[in-house]
Amino acid sequence: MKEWYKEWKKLAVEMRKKILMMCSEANSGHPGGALSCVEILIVLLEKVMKYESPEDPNRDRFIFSKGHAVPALYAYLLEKGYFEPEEIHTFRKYGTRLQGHPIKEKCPFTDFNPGSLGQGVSAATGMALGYKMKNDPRNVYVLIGDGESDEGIVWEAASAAAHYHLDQLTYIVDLNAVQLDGTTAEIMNLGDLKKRYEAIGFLADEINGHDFEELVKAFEHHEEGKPHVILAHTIKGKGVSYMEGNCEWHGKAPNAEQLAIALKELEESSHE
Ligand SMILES: Cc1ncc(C[n+]2csc(CCOP(=O)(O)OP(=O)(O)O)c2C)c(N)n1
Ligand SMILES: [Mg+2]
Repeated sequence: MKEWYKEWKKLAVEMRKKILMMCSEANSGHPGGALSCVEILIVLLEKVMKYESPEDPNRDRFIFSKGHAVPALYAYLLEKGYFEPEEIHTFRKYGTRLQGHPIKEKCPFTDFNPGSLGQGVSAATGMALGYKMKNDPRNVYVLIGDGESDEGIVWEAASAAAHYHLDQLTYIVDLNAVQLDGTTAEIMNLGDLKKRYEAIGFLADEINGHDFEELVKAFEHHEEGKPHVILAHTIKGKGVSYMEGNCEWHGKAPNAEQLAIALKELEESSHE
């Protein structure tokens, strides 16, 4: 295992603990979909995106389109010192930087205010088109949910991305197989997403979204003239036995007792 993967594994555990602590304290938030995208965010922010700082006007762009899962980004920002440690106690409090969905003016690496599912995909696609027209070589990354992929606007955006040959654009789909109140298969089966995206004209990779090596490799993939989609299979509620694959934890916070069990499990997993 490469040295940085060990560091990232530790970071993932600490991020998961923070996600649960902030949701529990606020008694609200969306732990399931936050826990599933931790490794995706780590690879994006630690290795893939090019930036000097979040304020760098020329940096790559990131849109957290499945914005309800933002505790994952806040946990990263807390771990990395972009937020003060005590700000963890301000999650979902009125007027703070840590709102229930990220706010562009308040949150680092937030290039769109998400919340209405699907809109972020369209915004990211428009951004990439704008950069291409200006010959600005920067990349645009957008994180999409699988339930979010039910939204028609996702497919309008995808068609435009392929039509305009937006090869600076990457969609990452967090395929945790579960949405708000059931599995994606039972609510609105998406079919074979790889085939769907390829049929539109995307370069498509299907990987394990908890595997750092697979993520890094997929992000290195590029084909001139084609937008890229990374279909990342994950587990909703990853790392907490009673949350994994269970839609009950889509938008519900653990109480103090449940939090203690989750933190213990995560701590134990860090010694594996
Ligand atoms: C347009 C719109 N419809 C409904 C919602 C309410 N909502 C928030 S999260 C969610 C489910 C999303 O599922 P998925 O994309 O699979 O998210 P994840 O599993 O990654 O948490 C829904 C229906 C919303 N935010 N926007
Ligand atoms: Mg989902």
